[in-house]
Amino acid sequence: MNTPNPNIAKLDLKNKKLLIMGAGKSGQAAASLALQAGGSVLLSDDKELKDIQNIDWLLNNSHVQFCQSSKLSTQLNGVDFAVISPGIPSNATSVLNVQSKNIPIVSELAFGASFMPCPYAAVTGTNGKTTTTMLLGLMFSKGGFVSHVCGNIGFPISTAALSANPADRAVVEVSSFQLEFPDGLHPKAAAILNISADHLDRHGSMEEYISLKKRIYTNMNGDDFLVLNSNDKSLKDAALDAKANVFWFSSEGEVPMGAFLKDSNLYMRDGNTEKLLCHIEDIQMPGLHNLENVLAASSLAYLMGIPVPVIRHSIKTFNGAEHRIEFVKEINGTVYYNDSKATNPDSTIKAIKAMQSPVILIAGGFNKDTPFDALAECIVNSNVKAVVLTGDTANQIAKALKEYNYTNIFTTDSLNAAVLQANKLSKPSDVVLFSPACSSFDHFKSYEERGNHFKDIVNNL
Ligand code: UMA
Repeated sequence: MNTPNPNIAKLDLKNKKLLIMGAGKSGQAAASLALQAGGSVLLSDDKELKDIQNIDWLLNNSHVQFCQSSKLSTQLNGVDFAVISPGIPSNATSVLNVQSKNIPIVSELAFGASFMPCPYAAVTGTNGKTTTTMLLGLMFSKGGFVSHVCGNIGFPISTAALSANPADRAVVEVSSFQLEFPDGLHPKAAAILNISADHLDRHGSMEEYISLKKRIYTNMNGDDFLVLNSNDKSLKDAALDAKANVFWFSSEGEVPMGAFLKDSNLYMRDGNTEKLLCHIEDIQMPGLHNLENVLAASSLAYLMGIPVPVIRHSIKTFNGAEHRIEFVKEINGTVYYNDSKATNPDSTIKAIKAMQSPVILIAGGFNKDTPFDALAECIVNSNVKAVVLTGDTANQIAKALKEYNYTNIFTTDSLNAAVLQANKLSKPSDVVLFSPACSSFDHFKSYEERGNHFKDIVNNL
């Protein structure tokens, strides 16, 4: 489905006309980069111009035109290549129109990366991307580099590339959406953290989702490093497939080459050398999944030249990302955690497993066609004393739970009502965990908005 690599990295954009598809964060950042590289921009979006916010600064530039996607097919003459925003799926009518005119398409991620002047690491996987990306960014800065943390994390790489210098280091969080048109993406080191069911509404099948994730290493070679989770079966064949040098990480035992947990210590093994990274108690974030994120970030940092003492110091000082099992408040002995970034069932399973006390779980959100059986099985087999559901998937999660004979379920019609219900059910020493297992788009603009709303409600209890 993808068009050939336009090799844009090597081209000056003077006299080039770029179609930038999507006028959100990524599209605006790519347009800005294109203009600074001397190109002209045709910006398209499904929305009408009047419905797009904060766009005037771009449209005031005489080298920028806007076209609504529905009228795009008549406007494509003279377009050299297209830069696509991650939210636009590869089977969208506008994409098919562009491809029918043989116009190459590249993702905003690959476009921005082709301008990145410094070495960069890339982090993908279903869960743990943001935590790993942030921790690696900290390791770079503690190692004395100017560190650029960008990508799916909320700050487009096209913007980061504008301010980066060759001596800096960058780390980019990469989603499966951003790997649909990856030509030109070439990280110095990359990690695939884990793969579990997510975004199946967009990608159609698990096979397609897995193969998209593996595109992260397509352009990497023998001078580069690929870091893989040795406990994830779907990543085993990536080691044979990739041209990059493979390092493993494991929370379950030793690996021949890479980072692992042994006797409550984390180690880095590289050939005949084995170095102590840190003690398990040095990690400030709860849960085995966070230990794996630490192993992955440490591996990437090590492979990009950060000394082990700097890695250790960064691990000791990193408290985790906002909206990921984030402590909010203790009320009458009950601790409230915001885990709004848990946008799929596996992420919620990991949060439940990280809890030491009885849990009242608040879950539910936007429907992405992900099955909830594994979540229901985890709830039945763990210390979850009640489940409070809200959002579009409330009935689906309730159905999955009932199939596992779990009945302590409360369905509510808003997040506010869900928090009040959880508060009513809670006893001292309980935990109220807001970990939706779903995206936020049923009632919120983003997981950040949803998490902030949750925190406001809790802080006003
Ligand atoms: N649009 C269309 N046609 C479509 C879809 C969207 O024209 O078919 C237009 C919308 O009308 C809107 C614009 O595209 O004007 C929005 O573009 P976008 O959806 O690509 O969103 P951006 O604002 O560019 O934000 C994107 C990522 N969004 C998505 O992947 C959906 C952000 O990830 C990312 O932080 C940002 O780029 C910076 O790199 C968010 C996300 O939800 C956090 N990611 C998913 C996840 O983490 O699960 C993958």
